[in-house]
Amino acid sequence: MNDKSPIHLQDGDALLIVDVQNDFLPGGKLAVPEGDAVIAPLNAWIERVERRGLPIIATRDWHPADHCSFQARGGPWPVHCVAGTPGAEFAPTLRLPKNAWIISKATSPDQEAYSGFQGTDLATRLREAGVRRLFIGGLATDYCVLNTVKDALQEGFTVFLLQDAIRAVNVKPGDGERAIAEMLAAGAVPVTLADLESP
Ligand code: VGL
Ligand code: ZN
Repeated sequence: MNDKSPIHLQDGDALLIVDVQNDFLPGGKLAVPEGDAVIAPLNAWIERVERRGLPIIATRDWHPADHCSFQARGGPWPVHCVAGTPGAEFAPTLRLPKNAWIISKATSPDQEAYSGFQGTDLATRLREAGVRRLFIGGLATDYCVLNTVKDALQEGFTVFLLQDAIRAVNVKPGDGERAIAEMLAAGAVPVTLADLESP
């Protein structure tokens, strides 16, 4: 987007950080390759968004110990992000402000929810707060970022995809690239910090 005019953060904007939790980082139970690379750019976005007094929302995968997505129950994933465990905590270096909204998802044993909008009051809360544009980054590109971005667009929000603050699981090579193509085709606008007006 470097050939376009800069983006001005304004009322109605919010930052939505998807699942930056220990189990998705290198060494975690469901490590996303280079998952920790999203933290520095997200911290920079947090600083810019916080300076404008705009809402910051963090979703978290928050599973019961017997969640249906786990291999013991025939699901695709190793046990990860069990509610209340260290693996489910946000990355300690992610500088989430005290007043960040925390949205827990996939909390029911028998239901998977990759999207932060699925089975949560996120859309209602965003509308109540007057949010119209979402800047979305986090983990993982090909699962929870993909589904959160698609739902956000479906709910009528404008979506900016933080293209240097996402990383993919890539169960199959190319999954991340395909997910990005799908998000852009659905209407998400790719941005980096360099596309923002100067501070
Ligand atoms: C996720 C796989 C399983 C994600 C969550 O946050 O993208 N991926 N659960
Ligand atoms: Zn999960």
